[in-house]
Amino acid sequence: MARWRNRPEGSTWGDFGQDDRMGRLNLVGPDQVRKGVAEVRDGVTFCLSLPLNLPGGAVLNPNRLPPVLRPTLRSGAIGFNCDMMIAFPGASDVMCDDLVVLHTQYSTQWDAFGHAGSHFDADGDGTAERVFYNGWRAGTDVVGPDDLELAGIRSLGRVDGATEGTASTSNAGPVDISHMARHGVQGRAVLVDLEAHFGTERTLVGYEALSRVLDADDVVVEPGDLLVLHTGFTRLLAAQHGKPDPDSLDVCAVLDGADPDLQNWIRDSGVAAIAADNYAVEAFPPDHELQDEPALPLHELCLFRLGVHLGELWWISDLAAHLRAAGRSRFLLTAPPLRLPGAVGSPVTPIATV
Ligand code: UVW
Repeated sequence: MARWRNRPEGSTWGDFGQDDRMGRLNLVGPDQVRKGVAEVRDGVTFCLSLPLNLPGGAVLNPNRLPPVLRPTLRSGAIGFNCDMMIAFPGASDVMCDDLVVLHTQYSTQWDAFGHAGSHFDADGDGTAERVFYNGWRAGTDVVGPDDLELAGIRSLGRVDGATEGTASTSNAGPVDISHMARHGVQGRAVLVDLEAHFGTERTLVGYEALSRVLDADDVVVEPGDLLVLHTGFTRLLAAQHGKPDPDSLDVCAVLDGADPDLQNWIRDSGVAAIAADNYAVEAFPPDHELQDEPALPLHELCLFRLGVHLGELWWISDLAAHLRAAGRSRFLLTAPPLRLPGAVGSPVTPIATV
C-alpha cells in the first residue's frame, strides 16, 4: 500500500515502485552504461573531487567543518608510526591506523534524498507533515534525536571521535545515501559549460539562459543522462589555498531554482542526477521573504519530488577544458558515494573518462 494519498504535483513518487529509494537513478541501467562507455575515446581520466579538506575553514556553511584525522590505538599504543613488535616481538613492521571525523557535506559531495524534504499533506487529511521523497516520513523512516546532548553534537564539536560503543544518533533509512551507492552511479554524463558563456561573475541561470547555452554548444540531454554543470566556482575557491575570503564567494553561475520553466525542463528532460562545481547548484540563501515556499526550490524539486540526487562542490574545470578543446560534451561518469547507511550525504571521488 502506498505511504501517501496525495503525491506532490509533477513528482515521480510511485513511478519506480512504492518502496523505491533510488529515484531517477532507476533510469541509469545497462543501456546508459553502454552509452557512457561508448563515449570513451581518449582513455583519459579526470578526478572530479576537491581534496576533502577544501574549501578550508567554515566560510560556506558555519556548521560544516573540515575533516579531522586522528590515530587509533594499536595494542594500547598510539597507532601511528607504531612498531608491530609491541604485539609481536621480532616483527619489523611499522604501522599507522587512523579515524576521521567527517562532515559528509563539507567538500565534494552527493546529497541523499534525506537531505531535503518538505512540509506536505501526504495523508490528504488537511495537515502537512514532514515528508521526504516517495512519502518516507520524518520520525518513522528518517529518525534523529531531539536533544543536542543526545545528538552528540557537543561531543562531535570537540572532535572526540568514535570510541567503542559510540552510537549513531541519526538515521535517514530509506532515503539515506547508501541506496545511491548500491546503484553504483555509472553512466553517460553530459557537461554544460556555464563558465564558458557567463564567465565568473555571479549569474542567475534560468531556463532561457540554459537553453541558449545548450543550443550554442550543441549539447543534447536525454533521459537517464547525468547532468554536470561547470561554473568555475571550485577553481576560484581552490586558488585561495584553504583560506577563502568570505567576500569572494558571491561569484560564478548558479541555477535559478525558482524558475518554473527550468523546473519543467528538469522534470521533462529525464536527467538522472545533477552535479555542479558550486556550493548548492542553485542560488542560496533566498533573496526574498519566503511565504510557504522552499528556501531551496531546486533541492525541493530534485530531492523531494523527482528523486534526482544533487552533487555539489565538484572539481570540473580540467574536464571542461578538455571537452571544450575536443568539441565534446559527453563522457563516462563513475561516481558512487560511500555506502554509509543512515547518512544524508557523502563525499565522492567522481571519475570522468573521456
Ligand atoms: C544547503 O544546506 C544549502 O544544502 P546543500 O549542501 O545541499 O547546498
